Amino acid sequence: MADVRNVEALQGRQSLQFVENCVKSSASSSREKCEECFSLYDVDSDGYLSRDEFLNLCKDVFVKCNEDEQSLTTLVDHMLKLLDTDQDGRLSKEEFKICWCYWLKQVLEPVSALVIVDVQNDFLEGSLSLSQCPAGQCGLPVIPVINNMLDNVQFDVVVYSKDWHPKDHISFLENVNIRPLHPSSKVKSEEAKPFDTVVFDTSPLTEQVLWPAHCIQGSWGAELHKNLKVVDNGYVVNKGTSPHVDSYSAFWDNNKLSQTELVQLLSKLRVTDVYVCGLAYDICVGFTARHAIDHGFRTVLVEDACRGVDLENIEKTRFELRKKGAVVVQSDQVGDMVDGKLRAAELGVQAAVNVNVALKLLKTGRV
Ligand code: VGL
Ligand code: ZN
Repeated sequence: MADVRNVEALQGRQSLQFVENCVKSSASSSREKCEECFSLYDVDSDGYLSRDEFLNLCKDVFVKCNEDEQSLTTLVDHMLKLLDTDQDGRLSKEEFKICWCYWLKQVLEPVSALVIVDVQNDFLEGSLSLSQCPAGQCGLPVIPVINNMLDNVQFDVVVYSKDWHPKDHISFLENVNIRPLHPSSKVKSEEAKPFDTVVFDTSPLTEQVLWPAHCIQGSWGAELHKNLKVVDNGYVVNKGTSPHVDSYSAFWDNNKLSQTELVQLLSKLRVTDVYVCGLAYDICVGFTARHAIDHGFRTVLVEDACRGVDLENIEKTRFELRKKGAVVVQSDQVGDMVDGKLRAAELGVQAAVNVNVALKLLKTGRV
């Protein structure tokens, strides 16, 4: 064992290659490999990975994806806290075994889904064209960016979401008269304009932004744009199908009462990482990414493959998602991330959160 436990191996990428090969090697030898890896980083051989020894491992594993990322040490301390079950500030061999099987595996061998949100005619060239919205952004340039990823990145799963509304949908300005408004609604139905917010007298009350009628089930406006590449084994998820509740996210409706089939689909396919792109950045893309994080997916927003409605809200969405643990990247970084070569420490934190939650559930006998 002495030969692998040398300080030189900890510098440069050699040790990482060793760890990578070990995690990917067959399960039968995995136990031994795990011990070897532990020894490699347990430089003082005291039988624990101290905080600094764990930091060395993380320095080998993680790469900065974004200039304004939090410092690695902050993220490493956070990960250690989540993985250090007995909270003694270091990782025992037993704790490391869990890291090896669950945490490092998610980090080095992610299972990745691209979720392409609402790249539909109405948002591009139809009744709710983004170019007519306050930010004045045209949505069309996202199409070649998404197609390029579909051609060149080995996603395990591809999902297309579609805004898919019935004619009497609650979000349509044209329908504001068919449901009573609550007295607290500042905007009254006779004066309502596109993008106004009203309050419908439902229980519970429904705050709703009014949009021009869009993405009506079966209409041209609801079709995916003809230039968007549709892969053979892709999945389609419809959302906003109930007349009475809007659904910006491809997971939950806006009241978080019901869900589409998306989370079940991704879980069944053992997806760990969700890449979100499409339209509109600050509405449906943002809500989908937020819910992906809530579900424990390591979540990446592919920024150059998104266009939005309102500049201030785009900025807010970006800030909030990053605060919640998502990583915001450009599409040219995605290939290496999906291949497990470009590893963001933020996503390591989400993997550690998942391990932490799973261990707690196991302990309380809830799984
Ligand atoms: C969307 C407004 C209304 C979207 C959907 O896809 O971002 N925006 N419905
Ligand atoms: Zn809609």
